[in-house]
Amino acid sequence: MPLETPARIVRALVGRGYNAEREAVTLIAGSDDPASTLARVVEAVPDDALRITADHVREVLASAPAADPPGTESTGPAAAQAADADASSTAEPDPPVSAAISHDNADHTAQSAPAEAEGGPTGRNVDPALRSLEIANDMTGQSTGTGEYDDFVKVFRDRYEKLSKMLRGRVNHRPAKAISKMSGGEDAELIGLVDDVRSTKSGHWIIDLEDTTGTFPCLVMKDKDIASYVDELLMDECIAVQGTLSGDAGILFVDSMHFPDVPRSHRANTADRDVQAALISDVHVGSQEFMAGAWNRFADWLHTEEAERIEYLLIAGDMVEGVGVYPNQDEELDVIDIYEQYEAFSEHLKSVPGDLDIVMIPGNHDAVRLAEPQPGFDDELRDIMSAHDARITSNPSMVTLEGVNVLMYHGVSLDEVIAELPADKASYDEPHKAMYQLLKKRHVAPQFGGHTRLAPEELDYLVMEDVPDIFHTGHVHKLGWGKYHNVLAVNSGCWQAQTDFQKSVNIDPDAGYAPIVDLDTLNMTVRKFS
Ligand code: D5M
Ligand code: FE
Ligand code: ZN
Repeated sequence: MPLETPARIVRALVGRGYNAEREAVTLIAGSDDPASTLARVVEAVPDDALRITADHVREVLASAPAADPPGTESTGPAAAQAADADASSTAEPDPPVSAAISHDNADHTAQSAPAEAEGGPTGRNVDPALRSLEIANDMTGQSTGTGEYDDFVKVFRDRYEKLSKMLRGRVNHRPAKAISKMSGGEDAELIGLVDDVRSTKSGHWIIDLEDTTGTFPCLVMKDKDIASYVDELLMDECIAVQGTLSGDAGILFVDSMHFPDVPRSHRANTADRDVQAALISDVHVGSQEFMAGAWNRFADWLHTEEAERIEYLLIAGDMVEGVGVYPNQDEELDVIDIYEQYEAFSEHLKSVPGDLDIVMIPGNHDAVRLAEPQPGFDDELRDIMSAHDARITSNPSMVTLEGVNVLMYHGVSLDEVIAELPADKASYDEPHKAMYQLLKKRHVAPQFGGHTRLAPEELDYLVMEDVPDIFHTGHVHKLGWGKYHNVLAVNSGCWQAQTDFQKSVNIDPDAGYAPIVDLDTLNMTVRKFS
């Protein structure tokens, strides 16, 4: 593997236990023979140096090329490959403290019994040519919203267009305006966004559905089977109804209700080789409750042979604890300055193997706008978090790993789904069930004006236009996973022990777990490091 790119130089240095200034990496990359420069720099830096600086590199470049250090060849791609392979095997972490929890695809939460597992030092010897990582739907830099009324009209139109398309094959819908001109007793079918849900005196339900032409009231009788769907409805989601108009044609009596949903026939894509991804979130560096020990054990374990098939690391938001996110949060901060929090996060990120491909999206604790979709971090923060050339994209984003589509979304709307739906359909103990609801609605955060802040943009980036193979969220700090119509839903827990607030509301977080997915089978394993 030639050392021509900064990413590879960073990997080689990290593998030898060094962090490096960005400028130092640029200087090495720009030298006549990066492999030899790297070897000489490593030889020349003082034994106690942890960070290679630009000055270290300049000194080496200014001096005449020294004799090759023992065991290192200095010319050509083959030599660089040797240097790199050597780099990846030099890390000798402590024995891993990890436990495999489970390995099948029924619904799961963190209660499953742990089983011990062992691993030795890494033999990761990856071929980057086998990897592929693509990101779609990144809205970073695409924000058009001004917060004006017009933007709301546009985003709702786009939402309606995208979601109604998914329902049009199932109902023969007519616009609300046309239905309002029909005669009593006629059959009618309508697709609309839920504008209001209220109960009548006798316990039936009236759902106002809105499309681009108007709003029409639809009545669901309490004794019909479909009445149980009313419990699942969130404002502004898109549904279709079929029924019969009342005698005065003023209301539609609903017989059936349809959600955009994931087709039951959905077949998940899988990778062509035995490769894995670790899906984590909610690191919360900078919080007093950040579990550095568990993180270090995870990072060390990633260097072991047992983890060598893990080639991708996805982090679904809340990299740091942030500042001023919740009232009185400052009392529990370990690092008060937001930039220092990202510096500290970056140091922790450097301890994972440099040859992982990493993707990160922001969450509600991160220093980007709170309203969703959240753009990826700005340049200053990207610079701070440049370790291992991690890719940064918006929340949400679709990330395709060797053909497997992973929808990454931080998960703030899960709080809302859990608050509004009955416990058997969504709860903190079974966060994946709340995710099933989002899949059924084909939207990561349907409800405007509630707990989840949404930014109106020209397009609704929060619609799940394509069915993901894996849906990865975090935020609620609970671990849970399961399959919904062949889509693997994973909520990934956190790396933050229980906060005072969580204690006060009885949230018992699942902290220090790493869900690992086999990309060729979509089977899940969970490792415990806490
Ligand atoms: O939130 C982690 C979980 O805890 C998520 O379900 C929200 C909830 N939470 C945490 N702190 C608060 C406060 N102060 N108010 C309301 N809800 C809260 P995260 O945002 O990822 O830390
Ligand atoms: Fe969080
Ligand atoms: Zn969060």
